[in-house]
Order: sequence, then C-alpha cells, then structure tokens
Amino acid sequence: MSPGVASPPSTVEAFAVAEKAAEELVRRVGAAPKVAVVLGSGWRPVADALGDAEVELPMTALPGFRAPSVPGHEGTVRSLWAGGAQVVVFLGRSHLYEGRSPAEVVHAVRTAVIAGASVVVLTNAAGSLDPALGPGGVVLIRDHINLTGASPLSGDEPPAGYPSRFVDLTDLYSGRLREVSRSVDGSLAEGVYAALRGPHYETPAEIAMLRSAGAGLVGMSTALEAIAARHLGASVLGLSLVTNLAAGVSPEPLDHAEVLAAGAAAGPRLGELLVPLLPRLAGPLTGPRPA
Ligand code: 8IG
Repeated sequence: MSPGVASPPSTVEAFAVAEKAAEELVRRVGAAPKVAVVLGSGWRPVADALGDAEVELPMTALPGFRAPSVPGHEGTVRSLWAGGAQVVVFLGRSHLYEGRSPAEVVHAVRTAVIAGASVVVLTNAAGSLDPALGPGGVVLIRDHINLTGASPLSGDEPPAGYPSRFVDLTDLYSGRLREVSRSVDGSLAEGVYAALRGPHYETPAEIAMLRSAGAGLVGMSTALEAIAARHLGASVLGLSLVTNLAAGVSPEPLDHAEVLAAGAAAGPRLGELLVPLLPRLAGPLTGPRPA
C-alpha cells in the first residue's frame, strides 16, 4: 500500500467494530433486536407507519457507522416494538458507489445480527426488466446475481467464533419468509435481483444480458448485506420497490428524482405490507414482550 493511502480495515477489525456497535446499540435501546430492517431508497415513507420509535439515534452515534451521502437516506437508527418483536430500523444504508468498502456497506447488518437479530429485512428501490412490472410494484427477491465484484467476506478468515468465509448461499433469501410475506399480500411477485456497483445506470445492452441471465430486477445494494447476514446465520427477506423500468425497457431516460417520487407514491402500499409483516417474521421467536 503506498504512503498516504489508507488500507481497508482487516476482517478482524471489521468484526470487532461491529461487536462494539452491537453492544452500544443494545445499551442505548435497552433491548436486543429480533428483527432488523434496512430501509433503502423509496422506503423512507414507511418508517413512521411502523410505529413510534422508542429510541432514535443518528447512525454516527454507533461505532463504525458513517452517515449516508445519498438523498433519501437519512442516516438514523430507530428501535421499536412492532406488536410481537423488538425491531431495529436503519433509515438509509451505505453503498459501494459512495466509495465505501464492503465492510462498511454491511456494517449495519452485522451490528444488528451480532446484537441479536435473527431476521434481516433488506428493502431497496430497483429497476425492473419486466415491462409489465412498472413503478410502484413490490417484488420479493428470490435470489440475487452479485455483479459488484465484491464480497463482505474477502480478506482473512473471520475471527475465532465466527463461521468460515466459505458460506453457502443456497436459499439465501428465505423461502419461509417469502411465504410469510405472501400470506400478507398474495399479489407479491418474485424476481432475481442483479446487484451492480453503479452509480451509473446500465446500458440497454447490459440490461439485455441481465435479462438473458434470469434477472428481473437491477439495483446497487442489498446483495452484500444479504451475504453478511447469512454468514452470521440470520434469515433474509429482500423486498424491492420498482421505481423505474431498466434502460432500454423504458422509453424514458433514468433519473434519481423519479426513484424518490415513486417511493413517495408507493408509501401507503409499503406500509400496508410491512406493518402486518414484521411481527410475523420472527416466527416462534415472536411473543409477549419480555418484562
Ligand atoms: I431505483 O435501473 C434503481 N436503482 N443498477 N439500475 C440500477 N440500479 C437502480 C435502477 C436501475 N433503478
């Protein structure tokens, strides 16, 4: 590494900082989360529908967190009791395209799982490759194609006590959690999410390639967080809000303002889905509130 260029944190450091953040989160909230929710672009309107926060912190109050740099990602953490489960909600996330490392991108998820979350709900805004599934549609992620070239597990073996970095990703997006989601909203579609680095959108040729590879959605997040959650043994639910048709599918050029507008328009629908869903996700863990 040349002088003046910061080296990325080692694997050992990344887990150590997540452990510190988890400890601080539990201390500030006074309870361990069972479910973690990451609200991505377009999903901000749903945060208030989940109920009043018992505790709200800026993400930067927790070790290792940096404020998101993207409009629509406010950089706060909320804790609330969602009718049967203690939930931690991250309003905003970090992305590779902001110049963040894979360890930074997955830090919130690692923190929440180390703190106790056994279910991780990853939401995002995405482009749709299916002309019949336009803006406002909500899709359950069935699987992903990670085209970022990055992994949150690259580097040294995780420290003692953590699983091996050679983690199996079969059924990464839990079939059980997708079923539970469909029991709340039977109209939910399913699709394969292609994760790209961005921040540019795709060319029409790239979208044609992704379609032939089986992708139905394209976006710039989620995949690394899902891998990190699975590595730590959590179950993952991925939900995409379609905010645009992908390049070449849409006659219109793509625009980030369109993403936020579609999110605002879809807000009530997203609330109707997530509010009844959250207490059902933790399954047998859900129950009366501990004293
Ligand atoms: I919103 O069309 C949203 N995020 N890569 N392509 C990629 N990311 C996206 C898109 C899109 N729409």
